[in-house]
Amino acid sequence: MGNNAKSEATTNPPTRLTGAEIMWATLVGEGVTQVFGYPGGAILPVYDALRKFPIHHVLVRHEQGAAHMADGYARASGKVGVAIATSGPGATNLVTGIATAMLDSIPVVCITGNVSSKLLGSDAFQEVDITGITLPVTKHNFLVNQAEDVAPAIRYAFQIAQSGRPGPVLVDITKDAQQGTANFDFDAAKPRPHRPHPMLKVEESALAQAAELIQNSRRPVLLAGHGISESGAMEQVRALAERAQVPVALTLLGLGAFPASHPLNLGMMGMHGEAWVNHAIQEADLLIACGMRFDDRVTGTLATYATKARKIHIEVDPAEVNKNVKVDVALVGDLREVLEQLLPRVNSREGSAWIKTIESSKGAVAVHDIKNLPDSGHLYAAHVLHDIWRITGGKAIVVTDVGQHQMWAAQYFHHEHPRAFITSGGLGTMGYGLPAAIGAKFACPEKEIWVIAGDGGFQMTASELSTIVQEGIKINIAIINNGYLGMVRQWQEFFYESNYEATPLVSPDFVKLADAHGIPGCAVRTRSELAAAVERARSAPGAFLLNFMVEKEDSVYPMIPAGSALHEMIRRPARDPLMET
Ligand SMILES: Cc1cc2nc3c(=O)[nH]c(=O)nc-3n(C[C@H](O)[C@H](O)[C@H](O)COP(=O)(O)OP(=O)(O)OC[C@H]3O[C@@H](n4cnc5c(N)ncnc54)[C@H](O)[C@@H]3O)c2cc1C
Ligand SMILES: Cc1ncc(C[n+]2csc(CCOP(=O)(O)OP(=O)(O)O)c2C)c(N)n1
Ligand SMILES: [Mg+2]
Repeated sequence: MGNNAKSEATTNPPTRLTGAEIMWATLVGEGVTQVFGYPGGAILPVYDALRKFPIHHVLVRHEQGAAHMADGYARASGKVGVAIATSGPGATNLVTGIATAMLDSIPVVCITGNVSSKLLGSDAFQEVDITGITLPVTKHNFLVNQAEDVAPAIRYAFQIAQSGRPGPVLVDITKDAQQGTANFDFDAAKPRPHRPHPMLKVEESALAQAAELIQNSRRPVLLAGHGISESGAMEQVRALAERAQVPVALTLLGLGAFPASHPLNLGMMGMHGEAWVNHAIQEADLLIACGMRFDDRVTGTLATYATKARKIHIEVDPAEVNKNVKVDVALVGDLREVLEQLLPRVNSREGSAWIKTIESSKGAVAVHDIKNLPDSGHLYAAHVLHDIWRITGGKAIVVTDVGQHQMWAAQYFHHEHPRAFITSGGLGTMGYGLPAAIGAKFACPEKEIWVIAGDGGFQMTASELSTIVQEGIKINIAIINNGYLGMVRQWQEFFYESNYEATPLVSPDFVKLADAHGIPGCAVRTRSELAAAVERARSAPGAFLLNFMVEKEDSVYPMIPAGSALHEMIRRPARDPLMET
């Protein structure tokens, strides 16, 4: 599989095909080998034509799953993921997945069928204005109502999805456009070359100013974001950090873009970031933001954010510059290209007292960490995640759902490689984990995949267990079962006087549920059972589900209350009563 594998369609002379055939031929030309979808009346001509093309179609159980699979595929591979759905409810079911991809800048192309063009606007059966509905959550979208426009629209969609700041694109094709015929000429359908945004020009003076700020800084911190892996700038970021001896703090979506084991890696910043990382940012005299967008989960309240620091922002989307945080120098462009221009201007420096200061501020935190406490018989999520990391040697692709378990997965895995920690950051979409993991498995069939899901979010898309079985793929599923919508329960505990309204959760027996799908599994209740259970899952020939019955009322620490300053963190109580039970 690979987007480089151009088909014969690229060289053959124009052929008369139906719009449906053109759709597939264009996807083949774009190197697509894999799509995730669900059929229905308005997309049936497309499904009818599928057998003629070398593309594997994964039948999902809900269109939301198709969009998340395409997204997981894109995140794991760096290529465009493709989802297909019918009109009306099929198309609207995609919306959560499209918004998820939009908020995290993921290149996905969604193709929907629509009613015939003469019925558009008549409230025809299963007609919705999906281009209207998805306008705010797509980078761009198309309504195609004749066969000859199919190939240009799809090729343009691929270009838009991948260029500049990546994002989702929707192509809505009416049924008559699928059934009508046109000449297919892949090369002639090529879009005009992508014109970079006119602001994407890095001025010499800005580069010089950035280099000078770096040179003169005494307490710099590099903020490493998702744009690093999207740009493929891992080496350049590392070179900058090492040359100027700048410690590196990572966003949730940046994890893995700078190796956890690197001596300059501080860890995650933000609402559930490490305390010493947030303090370092607040004390810094220079922030070098690389491919990150100063999300509110990262900054805390803006009025008190890093007030002592000058700021350099390297960012491909001009709309992100000065949006949340006002910066001193903006270098607008592709991160890798900008860093290649900046690096020759940066002089080597010795390790500074600043790094030692941050190091010493870690204090005894590690000693108090739950995972280091002696086995009290109780099972904490921290144990589970730390052990999965340890046992897999950190080599697995970890795909999470959303909630406390997601934050623990960020904290207790040591993320060494890009594209190996897949999680919904911006939209925070519960139900994302299981389908995104299926997409990731198709992108990286040789890799070990672990889904980390909460008991709540897992139930939102658990129907995709059948997809796993139908496709015969191996995925290890870890449910962090705390009997609560844990992250919301935590907010209720901290900010709503422990009024646990609508957060205690009755769930099915997940092991029996998996069994009903033909997937083996087992429950794990104590720390002593943990390692053997993880090994059992790994050595099972197919998918395996582990239901980890963890402490019910554990919380994620540190935590910055919404609206507080970055340094105003709630810390784990020194004698957390949970540890005594
Ligand atoms: C329950 C929960 C808790 C969370 N807590 C935290 C937390 O504690 N800490 C935290 O960090 N996050 C947290 N998040 C995630 C947070 O909401 C954001 O999703 C995350 O901080 C965004 O990271 P980012 O800016 O690196 O990535 P993105 O939002 O993906 O932004 C990437 C930026 O890079 C730019 N870019 C893309 N490609 C390029 C390129 N080629 N060159 C240059 N620039 C490029 C984009 O334009 C964009 O501005 C949490 C999420 C949830 C659901
Ligand atoms: C689709 C959706 N609905 C609601 C929320 C709000 N929300 C965020 S975390 C969370 C609780 C998740 O519970 P669970 O899946 O059990 O994970 P845990 O926090 O317990 O690890 C909720 C309801 C959300 N993020 N997504
Ligand atoms: Mg839960």
